Amino acid sequence: MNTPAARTILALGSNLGESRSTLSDAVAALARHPQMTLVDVSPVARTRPVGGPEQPDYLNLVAAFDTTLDPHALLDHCHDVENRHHRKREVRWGPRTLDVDIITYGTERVDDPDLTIPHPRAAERAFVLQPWAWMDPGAVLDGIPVAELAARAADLPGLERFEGE
Ligand code: A4P
Ligand code: MG
Repeated sequence: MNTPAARTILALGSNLGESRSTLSDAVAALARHPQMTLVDVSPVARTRPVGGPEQPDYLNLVAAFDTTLDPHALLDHCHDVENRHHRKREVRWGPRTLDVDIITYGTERVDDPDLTIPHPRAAERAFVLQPWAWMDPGAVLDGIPVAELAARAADLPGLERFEGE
């Protein structure tokens, strides 16, 4: 029997190198897996860094996929794509060429040492919520409209739509 596909929301961020093309390449690389189907991609936001050392602004987007990968296999795939973009893990919340986080996976909850879904910090981060609300104005996270969460997020001031292509 085929595993039914789950709808997953992934959040991508970059603030080193050619961030705009890194994000597009990463979405394409995520979609290239035979068990991943790209459903939608948000506009890109330019965002102020949240946490970590002083560092450049980020570009952030979210993308929706249907996948038959289980959550841990999906995390491995996200890490593969990060590593192909020369991601180095040096400083927590430090600057990075590419970060790929799993925000939601269907309505599943995962609470493992290496994987928490929904992403534990997503509900308070405009750099995830605002692009998600642009992509899908009806989106909800744990029963709360994503647009409402975005409006309340401390990092909303300073977030703007990135128009450069
Ligand atoms: N992990 C657990 N749950 C998840 C999940 N749902 N999705 C584990 C992805 N990974 C998950 O992540 C550390 C470990 O988290 C992974 O190995 C995985 O097993 P990491 O990517 O190596 O490190 P990190 O990203 O520096 O840490 P963390 O805690 O994931 O950071 P966040 O919360 O993702 O924040 N500001 C702006 N404006 N834009 C950004 O994109 N990103 C961060 C990173 C901080 N500030 C930012 C941005
Ligand atoms: Mg991460």
